[in-house]
Amino acid sequence: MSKCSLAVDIGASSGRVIAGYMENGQLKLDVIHRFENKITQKGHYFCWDLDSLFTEMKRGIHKTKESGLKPVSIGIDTWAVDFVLLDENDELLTDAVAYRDPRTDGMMEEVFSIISKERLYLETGIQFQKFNTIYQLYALKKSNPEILEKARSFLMVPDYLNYLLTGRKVNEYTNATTTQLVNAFTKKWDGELIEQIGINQDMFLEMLPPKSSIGNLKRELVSELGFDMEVLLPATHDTGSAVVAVPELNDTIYISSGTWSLIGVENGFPICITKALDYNFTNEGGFDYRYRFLKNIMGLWMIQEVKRNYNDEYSFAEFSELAKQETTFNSKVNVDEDRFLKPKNMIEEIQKYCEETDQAVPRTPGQVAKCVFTSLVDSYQGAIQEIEEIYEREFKTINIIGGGSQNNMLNQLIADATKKKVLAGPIEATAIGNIVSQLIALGEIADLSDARKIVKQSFEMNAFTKKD
Ligand code: LFR
Repeated sequence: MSKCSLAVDIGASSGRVIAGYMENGQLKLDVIHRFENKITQKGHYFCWDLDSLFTEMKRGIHKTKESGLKPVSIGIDTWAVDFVLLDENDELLTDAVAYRDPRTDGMMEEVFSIISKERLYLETGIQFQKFNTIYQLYALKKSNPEILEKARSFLMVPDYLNYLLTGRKVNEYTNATTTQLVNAFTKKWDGELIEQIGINQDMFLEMLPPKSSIGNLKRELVSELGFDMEVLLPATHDTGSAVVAVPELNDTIYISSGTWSLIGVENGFPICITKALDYNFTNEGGFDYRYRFLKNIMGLWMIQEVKRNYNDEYSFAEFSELAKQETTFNSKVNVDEDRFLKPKNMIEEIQKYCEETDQAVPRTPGQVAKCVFTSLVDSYQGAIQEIEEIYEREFKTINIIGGGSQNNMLNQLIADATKKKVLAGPIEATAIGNIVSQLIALGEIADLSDARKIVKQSFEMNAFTKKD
């Protein structure tokens, strides 16, 4: 057995602590701890509860020790774009406001009046999402400029959790790129852009790429937890870690399927061309300075919310089963409209959309689920066409990774609609990407291409092709 690393992987709806190590040429995982994550209202804003996430993370470390494993390193990844600010005494100045909070409504357009949309894209290569950090900071500047004046450190969510572990404040590169404030070519904070929107660039910190070590656990944590570990940086942006673990990239489009569906390809360089801007594709910074050329599709958030709005009366598996039975129900929504980002009630929003577009209104759980799944597939198909148009070639395979890859009904719908081969798995791609990045840093795995071969050998993938 090789050295063991611990991945803390926290998505928008759930988190997990997973131990991983090499044994007989295969990567082995041990799922130690799972916990819930959700957005809660705090004062005026929808926020993340970072204290409880930190507590769950420590619970996971405790349980790891109890299981007898002795990890030598730990790495954290979370969703992107969200942040906290610290003052000169390293005290929190802000909650971690969640990206679905409406504080950024209209901010993108205001920023465009200072910096043109084209320039922003040409410099950063990042897609336009109204919740990108740049628009969140701009909203904060408008509502509470005094907070920004006091801010000395800008920490994204994983940066902050790393700070709690080590006492060291750094910004990790892959997640930093999602702010839309990092230059895609220099791979550094774009000081000019930051100054132009009126934000003090001094609060942005030293930027380190994946594989960097940021030191050991703080002394008080070592005594609390009973052992020490090195804190290593994976791609701290969950999608960055997930794409590290895509086993099949050859002629393949990946879909990282979770709360969001991230659909795209990996490149050695950013593609900041007009067509990519028109189609709103991003070039997020990746492991080894590779780039994820992808676009965000609303994803399983739609069905998660539908499930919640039906008071959790049906499981995800039941929604799939019910949807399957709705052979004649064909209404669809454009899942990528902002109205589905955080509607008061997802079922009602879907019904309203269908009414407004003169389609049959879904009334039963099966009809609502069918509408969600087929609408998602439509959006995937549109994105695939855009990728093939930009690349001027066809891709033969789609590799779906992440929790959403377990939905065989959706996998089959994608295969049927696209007529491409669909490979599903690995399910825990993000944690796997996180772990292999640490094992590369520790010298247990040679490099990224070796890591991908290992992932392919270690985890099963299910194949789906069009049914006649
Ligand atoms: C997926 C993800 C996406 C990002 C969105 C918001 O979990 O990280 O990549 O666009 O969440 O942070």
